[in-house]
Amino acid sequence: MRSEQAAGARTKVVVLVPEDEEMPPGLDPVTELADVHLARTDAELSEVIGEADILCVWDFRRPRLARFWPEASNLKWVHASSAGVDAVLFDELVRSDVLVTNTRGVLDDSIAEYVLGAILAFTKDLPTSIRLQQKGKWRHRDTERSAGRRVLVLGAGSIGRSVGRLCRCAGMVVEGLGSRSRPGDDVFEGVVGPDGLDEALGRAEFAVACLPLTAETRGMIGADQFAAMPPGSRFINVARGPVVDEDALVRALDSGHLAGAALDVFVQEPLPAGHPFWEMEQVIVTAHQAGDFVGWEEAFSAVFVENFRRFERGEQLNNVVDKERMLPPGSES
Ligand code: OXD
Repeated sequence: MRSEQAAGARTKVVVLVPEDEEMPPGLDPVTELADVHLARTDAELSEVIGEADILCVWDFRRPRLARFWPEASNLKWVHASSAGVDAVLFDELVRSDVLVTNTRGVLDDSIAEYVLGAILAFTKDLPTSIRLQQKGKWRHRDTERSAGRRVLVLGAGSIGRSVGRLCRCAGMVVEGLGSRSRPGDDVFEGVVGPDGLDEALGRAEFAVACLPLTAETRGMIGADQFAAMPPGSRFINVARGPVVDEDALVRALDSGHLAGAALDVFVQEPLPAGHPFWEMEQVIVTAHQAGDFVGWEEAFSAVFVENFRRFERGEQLNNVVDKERMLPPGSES
């Protein structure tokens, strides 16, 4: 059993950031009320983790707590400053009574704007127009419509719903893929369960991955799934790189079966120099930033600050992650 905090003692918080970063903006209410330590390096983390009641993981891309878990005997709560918790969770943490919360909801609309932007960029062929402009070439072309096109949103949680809502507002027909099939609602024409994946992909002119990375979703979109998509369809990934077999995606694009892809996340980040995606004109590559609007750090901090206040008052925390499922409880995925 993890030790209880001594009555009257200030709560000890460790904020884990990447090596070149400072204290994230917007955490002042926490620094005023608690003893807050910034840990950039593993050495710094090792120095302070033994005392920590709370770990705020700002560096969500690298699994760093696992190494120091045996020392983290006071820990009661790990907060992930991210929507995805794939790099934060590990077996011992999942099995422990330490709470895990995430920053669910903050990026939903911004990610949806990225997805809509990518679909419109494809249908209006903006990448070609930009290339032509750079060469000083005036070339009239007819482009596609977005309205009426069929979109399959893989992952019908809060990000997927925001994506679906925007696509629907733009006149598209939106289907969802969730953890179970269910009837349609104000966003999705219908939601199919995992068994319906390939069939639903067969109807999709755009497939958008918005899934958390879990044991079930790792490698879920591979050669068979790309083959199931109609010729000329396009794939968008705002989830995590490893939900996709990237080699299969390269082949599907190279063969012309898929007409394009917009990729914000990759198996290896940064995307390595020389990777085929860099050179493919039909691929839009962005640097894991689909949701990162100006001001996201303050918005993320606000979620942690509110939860910290709840923690101090002994109240139920917001955004508690179902560690076994890697999803917030009650969320419809
Ligand atoms: C997240 C992300 O999970 O930015 O928050 O990828």
